[in-house]
Amino acid sequence: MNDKKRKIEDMSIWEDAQLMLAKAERDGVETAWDRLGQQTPHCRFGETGVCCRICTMGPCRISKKAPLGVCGADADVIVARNFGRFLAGGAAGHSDHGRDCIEAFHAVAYGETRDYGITDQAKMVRIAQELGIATEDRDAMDIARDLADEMFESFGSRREEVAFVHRVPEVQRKRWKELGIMPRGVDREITEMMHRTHMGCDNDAANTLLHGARMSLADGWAGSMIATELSDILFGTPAPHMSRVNLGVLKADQVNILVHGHNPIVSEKILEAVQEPDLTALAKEKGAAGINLAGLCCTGNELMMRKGIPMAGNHLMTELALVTGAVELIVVDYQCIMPSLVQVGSCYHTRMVTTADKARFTGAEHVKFEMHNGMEQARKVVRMAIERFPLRNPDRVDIPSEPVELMTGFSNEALLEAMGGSPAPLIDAIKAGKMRGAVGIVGCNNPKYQHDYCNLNLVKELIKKDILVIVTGCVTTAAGKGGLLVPGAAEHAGPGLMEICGALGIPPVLHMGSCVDNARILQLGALLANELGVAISDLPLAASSPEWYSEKAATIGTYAVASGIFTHLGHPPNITGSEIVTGLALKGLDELVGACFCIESDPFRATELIDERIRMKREALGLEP
Ligand code: SF4
Ligand code: MSK
Repeated sequence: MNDKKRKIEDMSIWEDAQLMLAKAERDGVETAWDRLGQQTPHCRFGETGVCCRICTMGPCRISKKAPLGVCGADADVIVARNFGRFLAGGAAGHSDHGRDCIEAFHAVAYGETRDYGITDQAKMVRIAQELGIATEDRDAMDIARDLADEMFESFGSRREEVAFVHRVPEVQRKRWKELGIMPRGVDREITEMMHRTHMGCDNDAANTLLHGARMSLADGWAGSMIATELSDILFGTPAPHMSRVNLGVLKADQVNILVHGHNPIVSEKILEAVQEPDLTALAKEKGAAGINLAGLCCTGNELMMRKGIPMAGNHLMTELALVTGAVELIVVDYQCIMPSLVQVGSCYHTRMVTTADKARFTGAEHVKFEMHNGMEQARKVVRMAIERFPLRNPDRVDIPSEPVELMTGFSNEALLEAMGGSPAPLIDAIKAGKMRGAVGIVGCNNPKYQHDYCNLNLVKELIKKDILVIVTGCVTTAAGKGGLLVPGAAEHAGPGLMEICGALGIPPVLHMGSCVDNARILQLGALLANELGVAISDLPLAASSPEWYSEKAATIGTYAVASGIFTHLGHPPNITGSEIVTGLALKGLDELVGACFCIESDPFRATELIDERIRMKREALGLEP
């Protein structure tokens, strides 16, 4: 075994990734792992969060020799401000996605588009009723107009509470009010965070952090939740079905199109276009056997959850998918899209297409998607892909691995249906200790880790302990490739969970969607807590993001903790330069909101920490640990 081979094995646990890393090396393509090497060691000031660049009296960096910035800010203030802005980035990402969904829904409601419509009208009526909108004897579009307006209100400054806060158990809402962290409006909380962290404003680290919790709650219970609920209304509420995952979903004899990003508004139309007979005929004219669509990252999750479209890979597979040399076109919307994809694509015949004015990439072609032209633009993109097919060099094509089967589509509605319409079987299973608890494992990849090692092993270890795992985002791909998203995987679970999964016909690891769909997990937690008459923080639940990288993941972790869910991270955010901020995250928040973070890079030790927490919660509920 040569040195290079060993290094490649250390980069990713997967065969498809390792083969493509070796091919990238042969083809002279640089990847995230190469660039990480060039960036390492990282700047310690940045890593610990004590570098401040928010005014031009600086930049300042805190050390023993220079403990204060020019303005007098200390490490605690600087770290809190930096982290507050980091969380604001995440909340803005999810929530702006949510706003785009409202705008789409609004356009449908006002008849401004023929390309989009309402797929799940029953859900729309249910949500409208939940939000106090009259529905009886009303035209569906009238209801939709009121619902769109109501959802826009959650982004503004005129409400005391965002739309879905009524789902939160009363005891927690009271706690949030007392602490001053009740989320009022998404944009308001984000703007206020930017204001607080301007030079000369909030110079109390704990106070800044509490606003971080409030802003993250606005993301979880409004921005993200609205994105999820409206995507279901527009494109359908997911129900269980089978799909496939890994680079083997690409097809050597077909035009391969990848969708990447987050918002189904683009990817759903691409899916419709690839199914049109005249475009398939055009592909055949160009020598292809057909058109193959596959997903990456979260828009891949959205299409897989609703339509069963296969998943090519997660975050660290995005460059490697292009290294197969078999992708004609990658079409993206926003978030988690490496700028390097333009360069990687240019090493092959792959064209990259952007669709959102807020996410353009130099070197990519821009095909702007708007509500009135979604279908026309989707057809244009698919035609562009077909035109690339004759340019493919078969000598440079290598599609590794056979795809792995998985089951997807576990919306809360589907889960409840699997249980006969009531959460009672789930609660009974928890009480009986057959299912000792549940953990949402969410988030990303990060080349600092061996790709998916922590994601996969944490999932495997938890199910062995009779803990149900729910996955979203890029962890889904890890669990799917590991063969854990099928009912048969229950044989790897503990005896209790195996029995429950067998009875319900579900896998021990449930796929609940994309990044914004972590809101489904919040909703499920609230549903169980309300059913039991306790707070979410009393339940034997936890969350984890073992290989996270993004601002959005930090915001998800923060809204999970603020909602009362103990949250594990594989590595800390850039906050360790402040004892106050780190102490609050790892301990102090527990006293305030009933949950805190824990940090552990080893998935086996992380399993123990999570298990210990679940034991503690079970005992407090008077249940066998
Ligand atoms: Fe330096 Fe203070 Fe300006 Fe930050 S706000 S750059 S610590 S002077
Ligand atoms: S895409 S935020 S890498 S999960 Fe949602 Fe994956 Fe993390 Fe992006």
